[in-house]
Amino acid sequence: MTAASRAACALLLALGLAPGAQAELRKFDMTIEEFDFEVAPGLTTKVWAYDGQVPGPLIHVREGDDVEVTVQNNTTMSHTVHFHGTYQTGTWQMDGVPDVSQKAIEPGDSFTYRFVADKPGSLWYHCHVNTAEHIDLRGMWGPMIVDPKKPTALEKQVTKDAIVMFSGWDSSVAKEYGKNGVPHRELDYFSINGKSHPGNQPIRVKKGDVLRLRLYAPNAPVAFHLHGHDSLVTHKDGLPITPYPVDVIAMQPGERYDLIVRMNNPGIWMAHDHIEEHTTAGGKEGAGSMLVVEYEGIDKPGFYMWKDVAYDPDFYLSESLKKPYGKHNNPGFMGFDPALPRPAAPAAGGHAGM
Ligand SMILES: [Cu+2]
Repeated sequence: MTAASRAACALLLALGLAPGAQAELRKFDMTIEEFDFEVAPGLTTKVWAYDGQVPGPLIHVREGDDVEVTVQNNTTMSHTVHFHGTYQTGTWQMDGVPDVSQKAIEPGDSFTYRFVADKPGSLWYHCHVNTAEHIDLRGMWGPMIVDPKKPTALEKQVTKDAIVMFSGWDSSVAKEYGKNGVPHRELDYFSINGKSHPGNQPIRVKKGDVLRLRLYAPNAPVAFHLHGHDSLVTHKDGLPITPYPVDVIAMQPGERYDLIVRMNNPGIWMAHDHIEEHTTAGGKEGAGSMLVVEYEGIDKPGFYMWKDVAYDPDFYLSESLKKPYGKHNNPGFMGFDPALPRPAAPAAGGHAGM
């Protein structure tokens, strides 16, 4: 080690930072694909999907990192990416708003976004072209998690992380692009991480876990309720707040809440959107925005609908969030090219309905 690098390490330690914790360049490529996407057995809809998946891939970086995302538009429509929540200090041209901060990315073109991850927390990204269609009907959204340099004491206790993105869908526009979302949008399918219950997955926990639910409402209101537990609301839109307990948390489109739940009541527990019409799919009840939190070690009764589900431990990106910083894709979220033979479901299974 040279004298200069020894001095640099000493300075970092004096500042309370471990060597190696400096800001780094996180560089990704991302495409936008014109795909079909199955929300539920009764609904396959046309989407413009980041990396071909809904939700789009997880972008996971650290506060202060330099982020560089090159986006290739492989669709027939123009798009952008708005990194919702980042301050874009000094980089307003990277804010992703067509005809305001940039020209939209035309079909076949690409654009490189360069900015500093200057706001930590549960952020997201989405298209900013004709948002009433691109966000509201076509799945153009995904999570961006920026780990804070100084997590709160409560955050440090988290043992299990889960990203939960609610959305609604309009089957009447599923087969044809170019149908704007408002004022005629009629949502009749609902989903969590792109899949209507029971095509989604349980969240598996252990007694004693400290579960963080990162809740997102990309395109519709949500009233989230987890049975059997109170939750502490610790962050609103990525910002730390004085924690307060709830058993229902209401969200408007665009909002994010982080909830911390102490898993101290073993069982199999429903969690759902309490806007009751959101627990339907194509007019059928018992579907839509619902999931189950399962404790490990619980005897599952024979009637339990997810007794033998093929479990994907990364459906809520719990595993991806443990990986090194970067962009993380999930094959279970992929749509498919309608011009090509439908690909087989990923081996982890459990996504395509039961
Ligand atoms: Cu778009």
